[in-house]
Amino acid sequence: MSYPYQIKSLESYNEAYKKSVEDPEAFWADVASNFQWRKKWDKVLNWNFKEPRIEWFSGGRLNITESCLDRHLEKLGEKPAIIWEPNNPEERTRIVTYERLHKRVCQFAQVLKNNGVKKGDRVCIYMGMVPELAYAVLACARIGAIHSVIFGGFSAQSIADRLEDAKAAFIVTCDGAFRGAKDIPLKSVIDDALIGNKMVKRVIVYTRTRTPVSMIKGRDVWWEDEMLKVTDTLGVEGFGDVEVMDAEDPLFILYTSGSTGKPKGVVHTCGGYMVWTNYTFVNAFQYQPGQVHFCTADIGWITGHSYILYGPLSAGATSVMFEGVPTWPDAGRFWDIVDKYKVNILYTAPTAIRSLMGFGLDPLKGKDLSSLKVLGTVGEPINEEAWHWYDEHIGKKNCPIVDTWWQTETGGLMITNLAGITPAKPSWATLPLPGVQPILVDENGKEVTEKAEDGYVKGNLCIKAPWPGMLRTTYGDHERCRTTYFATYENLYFTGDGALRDDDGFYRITGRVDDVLNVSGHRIGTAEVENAINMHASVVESAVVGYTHDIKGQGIYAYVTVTGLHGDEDSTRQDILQTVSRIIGPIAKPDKIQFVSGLPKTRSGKIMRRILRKIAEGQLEQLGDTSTLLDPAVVDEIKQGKL
Ligand code: 6R9
Repeated sequence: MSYPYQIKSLESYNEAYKKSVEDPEAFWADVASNFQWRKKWDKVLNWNFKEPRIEWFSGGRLNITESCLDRHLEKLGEKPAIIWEPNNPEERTRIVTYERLHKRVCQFAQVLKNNGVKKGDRVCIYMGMVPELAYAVLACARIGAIHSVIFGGFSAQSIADRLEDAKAAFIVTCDGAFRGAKDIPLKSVIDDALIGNKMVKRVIVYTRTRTPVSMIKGRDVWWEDEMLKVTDTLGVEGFGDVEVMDAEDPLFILYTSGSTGKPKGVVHTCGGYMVWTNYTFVNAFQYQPGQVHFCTADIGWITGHSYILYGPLSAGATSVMFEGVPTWPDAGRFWDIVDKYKVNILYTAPTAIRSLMGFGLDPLKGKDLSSLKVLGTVGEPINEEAWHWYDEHIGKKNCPIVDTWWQTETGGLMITNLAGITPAKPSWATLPLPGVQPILVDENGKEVTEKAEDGYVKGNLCIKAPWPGMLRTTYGDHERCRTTYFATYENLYFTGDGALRDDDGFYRITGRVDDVLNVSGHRIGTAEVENAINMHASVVESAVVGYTHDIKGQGIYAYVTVTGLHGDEDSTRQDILQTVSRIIGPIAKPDKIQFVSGLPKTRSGKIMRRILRKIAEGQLEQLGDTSTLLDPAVVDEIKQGKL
């Protein structure tokens, strides 16, 4: 494959950027012409941020899997599309060529159809990181079903909420998943999620751990049995056919946390998302044909959707998919994988880098790593120490590091340097990609252009104009999409992040300015955690804030008032953690719980989080004015508890 739209120099970046702003329609028409379309679009872009209504390539007809699979068959059929590394390094690797992937996707698409799945139906996917997860996702896309992948760390209750919100009637899962030393009983979690659920008609279960599972007649079927029914591919009418979709038909829903309420289902559509994930992949990582790309994310998050599956596959790349965790059986696992498959591009999260740094240099002994050409990070701001460690010990000062800022809602990378093409600056995401028009605004939505004392322009990060990969709505509730992203500031998409800009126009993302935490690169809303804590029988109320955590980036700190303790503080704490685990999942468990007799509130009854954040950070001398509080004595008590 060749990528005529790949930017090869700083000058051509500048040119591309300029054109993307001056004439976005011509710019994106050019890029989009490099994909497989059944019918060309009538209009490249229609938009307003008021409703909001965003349409890219409208009138265009396509199936994204034709660009990801079919078009590669002739020249790249024998080439690995997915290299799968099992949790246990002793187990056999699976290499899935483009031809094999195409076949499996077509087969599983047929399985879905046989089980009653139709275009537009929502299919919830709750699986470990096995190749079958990729088959399931792409098979949905092939028949026009809307996939909604749920990360394996979410609880039955979270799944139940998402199933209900998406009105999903179909589930694809595994009996269990291997992750490090643990076996996670996925099907059993699904069973709990389905208690009382009347909508789900079919659960397809792939056998991975062969852990005992309940199989309900008429509802649950085994993946392997269903696949056997379609092995005789010639006999099945319509086998391998694609559902031809409108560019703006939904491709998937992915739930993500916001500052209020339950997680919302971010909706991405077929045409724009395809173009955006491919364009950003090829440019930021400077992917060259034949290279091996290893994104360490889980497909349960947007990073896995865009940079394990759709971006690399539409580019005909080889994508490594890893079932396990970076520290098992030891902290050299990533480096073993890099050496084993001669990985050229490694894309991981700052939290993983910091955790591996903690093991020192021993796990790096005897590792070659010379195949690496480009390194990437995503998910949270990267601190300079981690950046330099990554540069020195992994990249051997020979690999550009791309710091990629983006979000579930943006579909793909937004602000990032281009590896080896545009300059890098430690802990700065640097420049916007072509098509991305950032703007920094103050609380009132007025553009900030003046530099602060430190020499940087500082503000809330918004985006002025649409890009092809942006979200189109939040599932089943367009008004929520409008109020969350487009109503804070008129005619702007609000990211929820704060940022700085330097004299070169580089951006540094400083973190969320709303009540969203970023724990190990996972987004969690403080309100969500509070609601879960408040479900515990003895809890009266709670306030959750983030605090700086050496490895996770942010940790979760909960202040809790209770009617009484059951046993001692510690046993009550454990009960609360169990409750949060049940309601949201283990990823949302607070790192610290402090029992308090009351929460600091204003006279109007609002919790003063600013103060609680300072206390959680240990900045006890900088609490500011507490005189407006209803009961200032509470603060002293909380401070003492902290000391
Ligand atoms: C892709 C992904 C989005 C939030 C985002 C921001 C933070 C992501 C970052 C970064 C600084 C980077 N974030 N990348 N902050 N530098 N390179 O992570 O999506 O899970 O939706 O999280 O993550 O705060 O708003 P998502």
